[in-house]
Amino acid sequence: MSQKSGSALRFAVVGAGMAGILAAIRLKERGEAVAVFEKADRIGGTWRENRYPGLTCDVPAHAYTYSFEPYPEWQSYYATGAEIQTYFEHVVDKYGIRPLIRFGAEVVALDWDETTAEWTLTLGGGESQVFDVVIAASGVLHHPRLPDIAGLDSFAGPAFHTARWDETAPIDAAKVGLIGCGSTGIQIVTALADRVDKLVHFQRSPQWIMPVPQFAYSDEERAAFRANPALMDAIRFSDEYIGNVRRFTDAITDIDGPQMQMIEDICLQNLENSVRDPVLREKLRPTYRAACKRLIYSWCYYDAVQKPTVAVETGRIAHIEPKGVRMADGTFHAVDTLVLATGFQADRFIRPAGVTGQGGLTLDAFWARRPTAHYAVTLPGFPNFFMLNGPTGPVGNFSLIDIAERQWTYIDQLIDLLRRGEGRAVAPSAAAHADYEERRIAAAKTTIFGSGCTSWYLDAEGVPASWPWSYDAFDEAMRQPKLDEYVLT
Ligand code: NA7
Repeated sequence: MSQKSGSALRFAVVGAGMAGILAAIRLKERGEAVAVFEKADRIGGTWRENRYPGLTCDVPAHAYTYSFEPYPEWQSYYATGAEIQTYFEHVVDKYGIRPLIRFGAEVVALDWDETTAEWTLTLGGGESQVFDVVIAASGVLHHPRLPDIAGLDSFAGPAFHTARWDETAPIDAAKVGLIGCGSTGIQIVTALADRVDKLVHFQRSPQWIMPVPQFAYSDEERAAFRANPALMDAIRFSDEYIGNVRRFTDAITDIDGPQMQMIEDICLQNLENSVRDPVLREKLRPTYRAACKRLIYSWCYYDAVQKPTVAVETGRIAHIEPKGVRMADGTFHAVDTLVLATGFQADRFIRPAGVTGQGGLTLDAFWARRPTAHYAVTLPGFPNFFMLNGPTGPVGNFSLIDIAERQWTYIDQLIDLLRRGEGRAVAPSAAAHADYEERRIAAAKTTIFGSGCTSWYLDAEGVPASWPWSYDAFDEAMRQPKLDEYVLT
């Protein structure tokens, strides 16, 4: 296991989701010795974990693909979760990654040895292996957050988080309670409205809905994509997608500017024009600014929510009882099944694995105040440890595959220093990182995410945890690491 390769470096990749697959492909291409550790029994990360009805990626399918592996087979402009899982399975086989992955292998500890400049990786069963470089690709949203609602355990029927979908739970012609209206809850409404007898959607904070087009690709179009991959690039780099990404990041960083005004106007018009009943319209009207929470892209939510099977409940939940949900005003909603679309603990990243860097510094200690990483990829005190989609990276309505690919460009240049033998360990200096964080936090507070709503984008102190500058600034930062910010030992 993990024999020294041509470059003499041994790589461990933690996680076989989108980012881990990318790292494995890139390292394999270079002939590196790479081992991927995946705690589950399948690849796919978030697309493996989430199987709820209505699951759709809110990034156009042809943009949510690796740049080096366009996919003519997408069925429609926005792809379902099941299709995306199929795409990743295809990529893993095509690039010969599967034999590199060890399934059922949960990494529980990573310990840096200063004298040998090696990471010792320990698995749940106690086995350990030694590596030179660790790529942490363990995802962002993979620890479900259950609501702290009294009586939840007393519910007599099935009650489950959306990332733990219970296929056996009564849904068809049943009474279903759905708590939470982030992207997940909204998508579930669109999928269940025609199946249930009654769906009560508990919305603590209604959402702004951005109308987007959805359409199927015909067999002829797929044949054309196969014959001419440039047609797929044309979609990926179209103004409809990449232009929107630019306008969106301009909007979130210039919250009183014209782009944000346009987003607010479109969302507001969508509400006014789509929801006929004035009482329901007011229930669905958010009290915070558009895009403060992750903006929800939907072509069918307002249709679904107006169906007679759907009821929107915006009152305060008092507690759960064995047969349903009791509101603070005494109203009772009897339900057979309770779906918890209450989001994820977005501050966990590679934890609960215990990561210990230089001088016994633990990741928990380093992140005591907030999770952070230098330009979202490296950490002072944790040499040769690289994160894909780590803390402070861009979050928003764009492709995390694209983000990860750009991050890899940056990471690979740092690894090159090790490949060339310029040092055995590389990490950002504490001073450079402190300067980055200070600038980042100051800017983050002025983004739309910090404009006065709650969301998974905020850290424990209410500071947006994201990249606070433009998409182009991120692209620029990822082209080349500033080596004077790094310490080589
Ligand atoms: P989100 O976006 O974090 O949404 C969670 C929802 O659950 C949100 O509406 C919350 O209301 C609601 N919530 C959480 N706790 C409670 C309690 N205790 N009572 C009532 N309502 C509650 O998670 P999603 O899974 O929808 O989406 C996560 C990301 O996945 C998404 O942004 C995409 O990037 C993919 P709140 O707004 O806090 O009032």
